[in-house]
Amino acid sequence: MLLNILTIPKDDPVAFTFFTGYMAMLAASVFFFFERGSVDKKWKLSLLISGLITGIAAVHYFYMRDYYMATGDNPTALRYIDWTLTVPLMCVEFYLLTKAAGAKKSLLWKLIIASAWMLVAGYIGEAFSDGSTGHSVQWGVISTIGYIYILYTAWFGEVAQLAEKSNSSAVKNGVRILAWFVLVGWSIYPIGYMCMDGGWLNTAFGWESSNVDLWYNIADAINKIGFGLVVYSIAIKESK
Ligand SMILES: *C/C=C(C)/C=C/C=C(C)/C=C/C1=C(C)CCCC1(C)C
Repeated sequence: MLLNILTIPKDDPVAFTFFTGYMAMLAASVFFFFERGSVDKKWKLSLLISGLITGIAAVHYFYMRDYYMATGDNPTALRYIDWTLTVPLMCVEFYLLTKAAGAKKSLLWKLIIASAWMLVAGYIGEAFSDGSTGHSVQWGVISTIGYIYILYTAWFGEVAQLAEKSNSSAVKNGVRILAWFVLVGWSIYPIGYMCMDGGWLNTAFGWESSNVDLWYNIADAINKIGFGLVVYSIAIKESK
């Protein structure tokens, strides 16, 4: 399928979300960067990271959009490069939030290694797919181990325990909301993954592989902008 760069076909929600996703990420970055001026000094780094997450995504959306418009294919490599940069930065956000309650660097590294595990396996699953269910499921399951580790850490493990110890109710509640993002918002990604050729949703329900990026675009908007807004609201409350 070869598309014209200048027209968004009205029956193509993937193209539509690539354009809106790009603009939303860009606007969010401008917001987070400017709002650094409204929070106390110790929160400026957290807002900078929020702005970097959406900023890095904006640049990738710029390229992914063009790639998709020119080829009609899923921009798998660009997608995973984006995630490889932005997911570890989300781990940094968890670390910064719990640092005052005693989080150690080792926590940050464990989260980063788990995300690398999750993303490398997901990339192999997608980029080296032979269209078979075996390949898709095998790498999807391996990837999910990394995801569950992060999920566990955010809900019951070190992150949750440290947030509980924090004497700030804003941090306590904020980390709980971020844990919900990891549980609900992040679970949209495997749905997209399972729409690939040979994926469970693809073979069981005929969910089309052309929609993989629709799920990813929706999930990214929720998780990158939403996550940043939660961090922002904690910072504002703590700066009063
Ligand atoms: C900003 C980008 C984010 C928060 C990306 C998160 C990505 C995931 C949680 C991906 C998870 C996957 C699985 C759990 C299994 C199938 C393969 C993945 C990589 C889509």
